[in-house]
Amino acid sequence: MPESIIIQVGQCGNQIGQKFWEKAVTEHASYNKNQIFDESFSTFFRNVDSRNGISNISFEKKEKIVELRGRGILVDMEEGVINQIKNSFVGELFDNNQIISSNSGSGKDKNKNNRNKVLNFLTGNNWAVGYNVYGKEFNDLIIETVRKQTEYCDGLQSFFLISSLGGGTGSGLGSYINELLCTEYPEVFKFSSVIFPAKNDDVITSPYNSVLALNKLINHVDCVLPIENNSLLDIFEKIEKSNPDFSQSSLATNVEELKKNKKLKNFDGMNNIVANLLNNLTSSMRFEGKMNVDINDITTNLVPFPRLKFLLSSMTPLYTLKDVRVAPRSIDQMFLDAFTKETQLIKTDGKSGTYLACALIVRGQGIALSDIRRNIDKISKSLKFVSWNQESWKTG
Ligand SMILES: Nc1nc2c(ncn2[C@@H]2O[C@H](COP(=O)(O)OP(=O)(O)OP(=O)(O)O)[C@@H](O)[C@H]2O)c(=O)[nH]1
Ligand SMILES: [Mg+2]
Repeated sequence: MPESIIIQVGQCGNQIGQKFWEKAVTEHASYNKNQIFDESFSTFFRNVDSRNGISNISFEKKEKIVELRGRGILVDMEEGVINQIKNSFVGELFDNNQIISSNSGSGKDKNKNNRNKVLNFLTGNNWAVGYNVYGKEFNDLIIETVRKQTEYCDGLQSFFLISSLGGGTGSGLGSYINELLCTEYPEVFKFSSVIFPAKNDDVITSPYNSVLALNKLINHVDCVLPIENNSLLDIFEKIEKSNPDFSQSSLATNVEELKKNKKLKNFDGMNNIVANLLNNLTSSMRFEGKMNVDINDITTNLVPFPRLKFLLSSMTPLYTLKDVRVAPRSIDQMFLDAFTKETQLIKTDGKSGTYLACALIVRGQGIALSDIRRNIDKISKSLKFVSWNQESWKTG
């Protein structure tokens, strides 16, 4: 299976990352009852036997899982969220050498630690600090940390960066990392999942940070998956209203704290939606299947020109069926739903625009090829495609 390294940067990137890892581990565990380290695990995980000093047990040996490590790198200049991940049930997936925070590399240098604290206090939410100050300061450590993770891979296919655009670290340092990866690993595919700020965002500089980061994204990554906090908030509130069980069942980490902090509660529910999307999007990289499409296939088919790389994504149902009880949806209705604004993760009207191409990824049992064909024929009539690409559907 192709291997992928997830790089999560800043508060938002790490909080979404945490949800992604929780879902991925849970999903693999539910399929892999005999605890053998198999091929599907190897996309995002490696098997380590630290007792015998073996840092990488190949899936070909079909050995039991000893200690799992995620192919992930956690980057944030504040330590709160990283500590929260370390204390969560996915915390053991990450060794200290997979974490880059303000104290990394500064050793016992007290002055530097104090300086970092002051810098954080004065200059949070500032793209330029993330890019220019932290980027330069952590340049070598980032290169070294990424190199170590790439050396554990047999066939590294992609880097997968997750961050917000509105803050300073994820946006600015994330831009710096993407640029660095572009120079150091030109042949490895770079995918970036970014969160756009909501209308009423409390970060006053978020529009500036977003514009600066977008410019870098256009130049340095192969494909971007933009997600808007406004869309996430609307979807979350809709699900919560129709299913009061939702927040209890899917959040569940620290209910008391969540109740105290409504916003954090929303972030958790919102991040859950993004994690589901990423989990589904990467499922065909992880599991065997005759009709699988991986991230490279998607980009080859959906990005006709290097600068037109922003995907409009949509997901239905919007939550895993395990989270809540939902009325069974007919297959055709699900296809129709996927082309409505309510299920889109960015607020735009696709129907009034022109499609360059469209990919449908169907997951689960009970859907036949004929169902997909029938629905594509139906849906095609309501969408406008560019003249030179009328038959532009990719299905998997
Ligand atoms: N969906 C979602 N959005 C978040 C989350 N955390 C922060 N945001 C949004 O991200 C933006 C702020 O970015 P952060 O990720 O907090 O900032 P940062 O990358 O840590 O950078 P600093 O400004 O240096 O702290 C705002 O638009 C927030 O609304 C989260 O967990 N989920
Ligand atoms: Mg932060």
